[in-house]
Amino acid sequence: MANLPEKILQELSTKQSLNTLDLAQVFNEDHQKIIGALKSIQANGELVNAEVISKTSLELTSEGTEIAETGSHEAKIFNSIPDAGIKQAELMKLPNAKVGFSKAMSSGWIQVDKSGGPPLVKKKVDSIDDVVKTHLTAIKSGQLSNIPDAKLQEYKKRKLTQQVVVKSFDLTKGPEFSLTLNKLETDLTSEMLLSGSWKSLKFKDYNLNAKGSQLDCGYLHPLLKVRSEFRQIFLEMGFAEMPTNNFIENSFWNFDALFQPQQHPARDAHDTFFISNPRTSSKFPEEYLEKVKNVHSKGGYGSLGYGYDWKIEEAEKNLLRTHTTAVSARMLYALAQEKEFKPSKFFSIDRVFRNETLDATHLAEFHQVEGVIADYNLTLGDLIGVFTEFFKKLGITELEFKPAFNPYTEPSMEIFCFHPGLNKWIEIGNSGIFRPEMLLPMGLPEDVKVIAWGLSLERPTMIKYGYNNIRDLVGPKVDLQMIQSSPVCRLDK
Ligand code: FB9
Repeated sequence: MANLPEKILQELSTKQSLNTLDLAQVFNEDHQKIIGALKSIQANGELVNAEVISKTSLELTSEGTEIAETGSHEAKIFNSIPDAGIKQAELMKLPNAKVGFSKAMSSGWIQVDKSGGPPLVKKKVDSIDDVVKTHLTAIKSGQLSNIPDAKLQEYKKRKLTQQVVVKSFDLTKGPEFSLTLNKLETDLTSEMLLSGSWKSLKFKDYNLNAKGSQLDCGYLHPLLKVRSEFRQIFLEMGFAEMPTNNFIENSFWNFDALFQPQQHPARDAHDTFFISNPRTSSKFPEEYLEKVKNVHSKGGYGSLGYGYDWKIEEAEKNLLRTHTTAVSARMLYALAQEKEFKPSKFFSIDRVFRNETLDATHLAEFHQVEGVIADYNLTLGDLIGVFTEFFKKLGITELEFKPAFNPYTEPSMEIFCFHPGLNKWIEIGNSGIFRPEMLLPMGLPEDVKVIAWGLSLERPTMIKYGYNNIRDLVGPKVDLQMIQSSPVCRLDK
């Protein structure tokens, strides 16, 4: 027996036109199946013309269908009253009693006897005609002509009927009408190209709306999806990625090189994870280390320094880096060792570790995102300009700044934006100009300034993917399905 598309073509060959709803009746198939068969005929060429027909029809709701089958609520109330009557309180316990009682009363079928004791409901007539059931049965089979408009309005108001728009297609033979469907090729092969047979073959159209098949492979974590987007933004702004593949750092590069004094609270074990084995490192550029020691203890380059007895033992302590700015320090020192200074733009996005109080949005580690630019005579205006452009590519445009303090930058600013989705101002990062006490001991020229800004990866990811608790995004308790089902991250680059 021909399949449905060819059965439709067969049917159409003997008729001027056909409607898909009639075809559903003829073939005793669901209308959606007829539509699907029509789509496969249309994919084969112009075998049929299909004109969309929208028809409004009156259909019963589920309540209307129940009444058409088992009777109206008011009829059920009437039929449940014994000849001696029934206490109203009893009667009202029946399903749909409220609407049934009121309709039976308004139809004059029942009455309430309040002459003695609790109200008693009695029949007022011997028999009734359940006209609602009759009407709804007629509507179900499409016969509306004998039903008064007032009744149709009443049934609509009682939500027993509803208007339904049914989209169907009127089919007529198309210019390429045929009783059979040509096999549609799905692949253009080298044989077809070589033989030229492709010229007479029909190819299946690409269905660009088809959902991609779920790949049975690994999926990127939302954090890494956002990291890719951030990386793309930095790359298109001309930044080069720094080598951040060392979670373990020593205090010299993490703190001393950044002019962060050895007594600074951030260098305390309560804020920093120190490493017990190997506890220390001892390889430092000797000359540079001396300059760092001096600028901390005696000052220099116009700075008073901190005036304390700087100790190599503090600088040698190994730790889990507390910021990727330690890597920026290494990169800037390497830049200063080049024969000739070359203006440079660096970025980093990697994990950092802080021994801090945990809460719903903070863990003991996070991914720091940092941008650094080294060039002649950079100003605060350049810093504002570059991170404004960066945040604009994240879709963030309304920025405000607040003076802040970092041991290694002066001036420093906290950055805020008004987030329309959260309808409030939120802190989105920190920034500043690296201090001369950090840059000049490295050997950078005096007129070279370095501007930088930083933010995290977790906060934007939580906002983008709608997480309120960081533990739903990272850590041992995440729902792994989240990783497979989280959508692609698209930023307004
Ligand atoms: O990421 C942060 N907030 C943020 C960022 C983007 C964002 O995008 C949304 C789509 C709109 C939303 C929010 N913050 C920085 C601000 C806060 O979340 C803060 O509570 C947490 N901060 C971390 C540090 O917390 C101890 C975020 C992290 C941070 C802070 C500062 C730096 C880096 C990361 C820096 C720096 C810096 C400064 C000067 C020179 C070099 C680096």
